[in-house]
This record gives sequence, structure tokens and C-alpha cells, in this order.
Amino acid sequence: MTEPLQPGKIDGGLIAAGLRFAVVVSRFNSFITERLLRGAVEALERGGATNKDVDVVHVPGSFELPVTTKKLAQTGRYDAIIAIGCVLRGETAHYDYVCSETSRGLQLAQMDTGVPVMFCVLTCDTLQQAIDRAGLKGGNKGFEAGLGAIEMGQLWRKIRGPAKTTNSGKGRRK
Ligand code: INI
Repeated sequence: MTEPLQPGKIDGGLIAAGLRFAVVVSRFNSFITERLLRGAVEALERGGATNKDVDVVHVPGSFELPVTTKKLAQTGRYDAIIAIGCVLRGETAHYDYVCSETSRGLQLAQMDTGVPVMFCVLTCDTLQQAIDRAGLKGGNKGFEAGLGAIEMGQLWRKIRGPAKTTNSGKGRRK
């Protein structure tokens, strides 16, 4: 009898050492987003990332996350990018525009550049829902995004080899 086929597996691990990350953070609702940021940085640190491996960039609101994420991705310096925001429903349709354009823009940023982008934008009806997801009973979504960034960064390196430049380098990946 022949042995059953054993397919080769390509998985990302949870070791951040040697990978480079950017974290883009919205200042809007900073009470929440700074907690998500702390969670993301903690995950990267636990994975073995060091100071030189992580850049944190602040933007005014979630609506500014996509263009900034794309700009950072185009530098070729990062293995993965974490986009952090918090959109809270108000009395008008503003919430819907910010949510849809932010999610669509972040998806476009990763599809256009090929750099994995973690969608860590809370879209909540109430402040309590956001608090619960920023370190209380719903865990910390920033920490989960940090783990996701490590896994995707590792996976990409296995699929296509290391990024071409360093954080201090000037070149771009073509
Ligand atoms: N930005 C957020 O990140 N969260 C919100 O809840 C929010 N609300 O409700 O208005 C918000 N608005 C600002 C927006 O992201 C832009 O910064 C602004 O419109 C300027 O482009």
C-alpha cells in the first residue's frame, strides 16, 4: 500500500524577531485607540520584536488610516502594518461613511501593495462596547492584531523571502 499524500504546509509562526512593523493609530477616540496600541505593541514585544523593528504613526482619525497605511506599505520597509481606530456611532450618517471608507481603503491598501494590513478598527454602537474590546471583557483587539501581524509577516517571508530594505534604508521594494 502507498502512503497517503503528505502535503507541504506553509504557515506563519508567532515569532516577530527579524520582522518589521508599522502601527498606524487614529487620535480620534484616543482613550480607546491608545489602549489598542498598547495591546498591539505588547503582542509584538512578546513575539520578540525590538524598538528598531516597530514604528508608530499617529493620524487625526480613522478616515486617514488608509492613505497613511498605503504610503507606509509603499516604502517596502514593513512586513505587516496594523491600522488602529475606533468609530463610535453618533446621531448622523457620518459613522457609516467613516466605517465603510476606512475598511474599504484599508483593504485596497493591502491589495494594492501586497503588504498585509491588520484591520484593528472598532466600529461600535456604544463607548462601553469599545471599552470591552480594548482591554476588558472582550479582550484587547490590539493584542489580537499584533499576533495577526506577526503571523502574516512570517507567512509572507516564507512565501516570498525577506523584505528588501531596512527601517533606516532608503530603497523600495519593486
Ligand atoms: N474618526 C474616528 O476615528 N472615529 C469616529 O468615531 C469619528 N467620528 O465619529 O466622527 C471620526 N471622525 C473623524 C474622521 O475619521 C476624520 O478624521 C475627519 O472626518 C477628517 O477627515
